This record gives sequence, C-alpha cells and structure tokens, in this order.
Amino acid sequence: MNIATMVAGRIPYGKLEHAALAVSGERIAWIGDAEEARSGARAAGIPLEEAEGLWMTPGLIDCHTHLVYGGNRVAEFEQRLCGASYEEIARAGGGIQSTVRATRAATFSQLHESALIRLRRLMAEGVTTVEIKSGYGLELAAERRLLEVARDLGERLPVSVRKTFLGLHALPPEFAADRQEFVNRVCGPWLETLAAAGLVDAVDAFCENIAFSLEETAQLLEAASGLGLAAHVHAGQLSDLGAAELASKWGALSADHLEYLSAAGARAMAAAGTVAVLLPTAYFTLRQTTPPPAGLLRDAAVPMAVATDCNPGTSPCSSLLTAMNMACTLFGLTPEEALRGTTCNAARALGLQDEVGKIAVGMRADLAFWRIERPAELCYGLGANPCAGVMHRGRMRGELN
Ligand code: DI6
Ligand code: FE
Repeated sequence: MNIATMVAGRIPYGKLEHAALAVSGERIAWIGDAEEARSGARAAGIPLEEAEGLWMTPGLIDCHTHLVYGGNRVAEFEQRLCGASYEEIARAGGGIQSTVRATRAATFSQLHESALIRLRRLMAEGVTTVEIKSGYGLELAAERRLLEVARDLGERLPVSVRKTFLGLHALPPEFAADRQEFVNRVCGPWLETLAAAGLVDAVDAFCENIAFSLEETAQLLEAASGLGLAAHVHAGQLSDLGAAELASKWGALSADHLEYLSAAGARAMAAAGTVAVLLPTAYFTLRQTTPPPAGLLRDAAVPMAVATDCNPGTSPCSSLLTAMNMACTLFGLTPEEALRGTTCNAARALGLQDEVGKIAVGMRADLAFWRIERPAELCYGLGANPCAGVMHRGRMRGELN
C-alpha cells in the first residue's frame, strides 16, 4: 500500500484520543494509535501531519444550500422587521421572485464571484462537501447557468459539490396563467436536458401552499425516478401538506425543514430511511415559533442532518457552525447529534454515506481539525471559528494554524 501521509490527533465521541490515520490516495487506509504511527512514519520516511492536541472530525458537509444566486434581499429583511411577513412579501411578487430577476440578469462570472465568497466562508469552517441547489433561474438557460457555476466551483476549489435541480421553487411570472405548462417543462425537457449535460445529481421541490402542491411535487419525483436521479423535498417549512410522506413514498434521500411534521410523517420517513434535514438558521431568520419535532424524529429513529439553507431570503448564513449552534439552542439537539448532523447524517442526506462523513478505513480522507477543548465546543461559540485546518481528498488545504 502506498501511504502518502499520516495524521495524528484526537477523534471525538468514543473514538481514539491518541489516534492516527494513514492516507493512501484520496482515502483512509489505516486507523490506529498515534505513537505507533509516529514511529512507523519515521522509519518509513512518510510525512506526518502532527495534530497532537487538536480534534479531528470528518470534514463537515453542508447538505442543503442555495448558495449561487444574484443580488441580495436586504431590503426585504428591513420590510420584515417593519411587520411584513415572508408570505405577504412573496405574494406581492417579492421574495424568491426578486432573486429570480437578479439571477436572470447576472452573468456567469457575477454569479460565480458572489457564490465564491459564501463558499469560502463555509470552507473556512471545515466544510469539505456542499450541496448546491439551482432554483433562482426558473428558465432553462438560467437554471443551467446556476448549475454550471456550482460545477465549476467544485472543479476549481478543494471542496466536493453536489448539484441539485430545484426546478419547482417558485412559479415564474411568465407562466402565471399556466402553472401546469411550467411544471410539465420542468419535469420533462428541462430536467432531461440538464441531466443529460451531467448537471443534476438530484432534484428538489418547494412543496408548500405558497409554492407547489403535492401533485406537482409528485410529478417531479416521478420524472426524477424515471431518470434514476435522487430527490430531496422542501417539506413542512410553513405548513403540513403531507410532503414528508410524499418524499418517503418516492424514496427521497431527504425531507428538509419539517417545522410542521406529523407523527405519521416521521414514521413514514423512518420506514423509508429518508433523512430529516433541519435548517435552524432559516427558522431563526423567519422568527418562527414552532420548531421541528426533534423528539418525534429521535424516537422514530429518523436520522437528523443540519444544514445552512444558505439563501438570500430566509437564511443569509454561510456558517455551518452557526447552524449547529442553533440546532442545539433552538431545536434541542445535543452537540453530538449536531455533529452527526453535519457529518454522517448529512452524507446520508446526499447518498454519500459510503464515501464521506465518517472516519473509517476506506472512506475518503476528508477531515477537519479543530482547536477546541472538547467536541461540544463546535456548537458552543457564535461567530467563533476554531477550525485549524482541513484535508480534502487526502490533501491538506494548507498548513495547520
Ligand atoms: N425554502 C427556503 O427557505 C428558501 N427556499 C425554499 O424553498 C427560501 C428562498 C427564498 O426566499 O429566496
Ligand atoms: Fe432551502
């Protein structure tokens, strides 16, 4: 076996306190004792990344973002503070539609430049995999541009990108008189074209009374399944339409948000293995008061993931550690659950559980190093960034700091 690097540090939650791993190519080839690794590395002349005293976790995974878009929504933020609700603004043609206008008007490089700033912030906090949704183009060319920006970011930067076609996000004004025609295009030629171009890992729909119905969402899930694509569903953010049940019925990888989730919905998710993606920074931004039923999800053994939902309207947040903090403080997750939510369970939400999200032999060597006293400190600080370094696909992004 060709060992390129070894790393020594502490692995949290019942794992090794004086651990080391060996990296071969992009993968973890061996895990064992730090002392053994040090002498082995010395004897064989293999470089050793000494992270003694630092904690090592799997590289963090942000499994739900909309980080490529044009413009911003700071004016709407002010309107909401003056009493307008998110739904009222959306119904008046603002909200998602204003970002759609700004996104359609933006060039590839403008979209790229603004997304890069947000992505770098995520990466600085130990993120090694990020899911990016389209959904602010809502016409074929603009949706394609968003997905191409997402792909390009993943090719240029040391981070793995999963691309999701959020075709059913909002109804664009040119289809106001013919919803069905819009849904047919999204689920037919647009999806087929984008998938054929290799730009779609999964689809998504905003299933909500201000957005798309259960029937419309089902049409997209059926089309995706016909093409062998995975699916996510924005479910139960503002009301319970039964979207979690629908997502489960179609074997979606995840149902996301879930502030309004019934016991039947949680049971359906458990039976289907659909991951609950919790988005506490969106809940916080909208000043919602009904948190997702974490106890119900826990009791039903539904895996819980935590993500930023990074988007200009409801979650202008590019800090996954902040989302982990709020998953604890607002939703009642334990720090260990929050960390599982951004590692192994987030990997599952993307269908990547055999690749990333765990420190184990055979998994990809995606690691984050932390200068903290104990693992719960990852969730403790607000605006603190204890990340001391990152390894992506077996290569350090820079020096440990
Ligand atoms: N749910 C959300 O929180 C975002 N999209 C969605 O389906 C909000 C999108 C926006 O307001 O721009
Ligand atoms: Fe979202």
